[in-house]
Amino acid sequence: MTASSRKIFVTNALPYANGDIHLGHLVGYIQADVWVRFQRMCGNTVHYVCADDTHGTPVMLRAEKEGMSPETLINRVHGEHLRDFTDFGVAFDNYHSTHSPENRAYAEDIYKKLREAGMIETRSIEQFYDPVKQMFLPDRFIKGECPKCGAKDQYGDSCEVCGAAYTPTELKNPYSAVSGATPEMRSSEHYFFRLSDEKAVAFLREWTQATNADGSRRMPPEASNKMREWIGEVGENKLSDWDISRDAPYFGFEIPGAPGKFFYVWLDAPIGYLASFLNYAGRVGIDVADFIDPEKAAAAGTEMVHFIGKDILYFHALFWPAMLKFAGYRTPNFLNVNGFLTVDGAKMSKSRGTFITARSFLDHKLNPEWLRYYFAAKLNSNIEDLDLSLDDFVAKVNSDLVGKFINIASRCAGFITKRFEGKLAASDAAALDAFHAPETLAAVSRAYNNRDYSTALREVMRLADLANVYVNDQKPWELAKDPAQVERLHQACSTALNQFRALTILLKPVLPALAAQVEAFFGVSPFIWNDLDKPLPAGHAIQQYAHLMTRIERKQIDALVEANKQTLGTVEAKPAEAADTAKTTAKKTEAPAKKAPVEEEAAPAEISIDDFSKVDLRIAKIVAAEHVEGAAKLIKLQLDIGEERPRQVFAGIKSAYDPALLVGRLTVMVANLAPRKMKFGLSEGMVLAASDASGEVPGLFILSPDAGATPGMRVK
Ligand code: B3M
Ligand code: ZN
Repeated sequence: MTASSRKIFVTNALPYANGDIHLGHLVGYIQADVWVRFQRMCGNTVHYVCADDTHGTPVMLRAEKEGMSPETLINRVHGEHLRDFTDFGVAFDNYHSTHSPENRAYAEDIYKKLREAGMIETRSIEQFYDPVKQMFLPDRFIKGECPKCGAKDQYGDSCEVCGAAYTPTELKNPYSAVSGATPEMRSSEHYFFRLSDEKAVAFLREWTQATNADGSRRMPPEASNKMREWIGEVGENKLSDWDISRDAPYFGFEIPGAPGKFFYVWLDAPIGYLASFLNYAGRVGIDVADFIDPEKAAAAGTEMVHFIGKDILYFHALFWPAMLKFAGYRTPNFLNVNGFLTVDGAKMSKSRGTFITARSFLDHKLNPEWLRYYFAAKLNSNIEDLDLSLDDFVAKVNSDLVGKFINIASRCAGFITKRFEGKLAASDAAALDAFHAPETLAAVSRAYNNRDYSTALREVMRLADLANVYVNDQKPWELAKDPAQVERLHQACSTALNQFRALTILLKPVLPALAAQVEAFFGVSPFIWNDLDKPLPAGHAIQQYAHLMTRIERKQIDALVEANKQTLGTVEAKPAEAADTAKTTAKKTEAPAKKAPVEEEAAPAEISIDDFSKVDLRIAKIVAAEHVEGAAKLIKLQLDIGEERPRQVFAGIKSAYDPALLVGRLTVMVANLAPRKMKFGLSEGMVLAASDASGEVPGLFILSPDAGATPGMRVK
């Protein structure tokens, strides 16, 4: 470690303790882990921590439903989450919990200091109360009829049928999603963090736009711009005070001196970063003050870096720095913000099987490093959504990792062990030049450091192409047949293995498990970035080559998707409060172009039962239907198939049906048709209708199930 090496405290957003880790979560975790590994390979010191976010109403109610205490639930989930991360190579130094003594101590300290700084105030507010369950209801636990369009069963903050946003008090015929009771308005005293205070606004206006002392950015430019919009210009005051308390019953920390009042989950969640760090620091003997106290941190030159998703930028770029600042703690140096994950161009969907859990991916014997590679190959430093295209995933992993990279070693290693007692010859220096060229290494290094992994990996694959050209030119398999070429064979295979070694070092932040196997094969200590300075010399002994990575087969992916398909029961809370869903809800959906329909009306060819079972047919309830302006044939339908929100489908049935008469009917829809972007909006499925091909019987006929069928039932 050099004197100038960095000392960085890195965190990932804390997953909620009431849901499984899925591929959408993994984007941000893999992104952070790659960065941490890269920094360490360069000799920097990194403390990388995370924790479960355990508090709040959803956790409390879920535990109750499962008939256990919240503590039992969060302990179980903690074990599951940690195992998922570990198995995907996300190697935190510590995985803690916000329900911990360290977190309570920090939350109380920060609160006390904010109070002393005059930043806390109490105010009475009116809120819906469930008289049966005897609790105040968060907005997302209140349902009712949309005040704009009248759609039933809408959540307390926005209508999923017409898109209107409102407050829960505007809902017609509101009811509690917890007990079904009609809620009452009651008032209660709440604690607020005075974000609208001039001091806080002035601080945030500066903090979100300025750079760190060393000139580095605090967040991506898009994030700074967003903050400028949210904060408003000087003179405008767009920030409101932040309600940081919740009334009992609540699973969380009681506010000191305020019996029956608890810290809102989002108050103590980011404090969990500090708590996890403290818990770890105590074990390994680090002085936390060097990372948390503003003066000491400045003197020690330590950095604090958070990796978060774009849906929680508000909390991390406004509330969090303001809390830290006015409580006398150090503020973050950098917020890295990732976008949402889409699968095949659409938001992850439970019914389509693309809401894939981390565990099921592993259970299907898919190699986690395939996913790490694919995500890394698509990640850059912008706040962009990332699409996991399943065909592209298979193609890219097979062609880049197996075809280009592993193939170099698998074609050359055997000759060294069989013909040269496992010892390398001196390499052909000219053929290694590109792999050790300072400009190339600096470019890859810069790209990793800037979290522009797609650029880094493009460069690495360019080198892999050069290595393949070299092997194809040398043709070791032909040299091996000619006794006069034995030296050339030895040199060519040694050179190719050194090329392979350089590629492995460059890929190690992304593929740590594979790199460890390669280190064992070469019989060397763990690769560091400086190992790129020179190749392995003549006489270096290698081990027997064992196959390093297999190809993916599309049918493995199909089985994974099939296994993740599920019919949803009714949900109590809009899962956004359990925010794992918010993370995966893509704002923009790019559907793959649809193939042209087949013209002729001949009966389609025979299919197998397996082919048929690929079609996910569901009983759907038409909850809304309307004409589409400018569309001669279409009716826009909202179809309830038991999912969190109805599906929007454009059906070409206008000639035969009056929308008003469709509402309330049950019919059958294809639920796993890839969503299509149409001129009028996104169509997320298809309803089935009969028609006479000859035209003799006019009209269109949609299907109806017999009485007793309910929305979401599978038709097979
Ligand atoms: N528990 C999960 C999320 O919204 C939330 C993050 C907390 S980070 C301090 O992604
Ligand atoms: Zn509405």
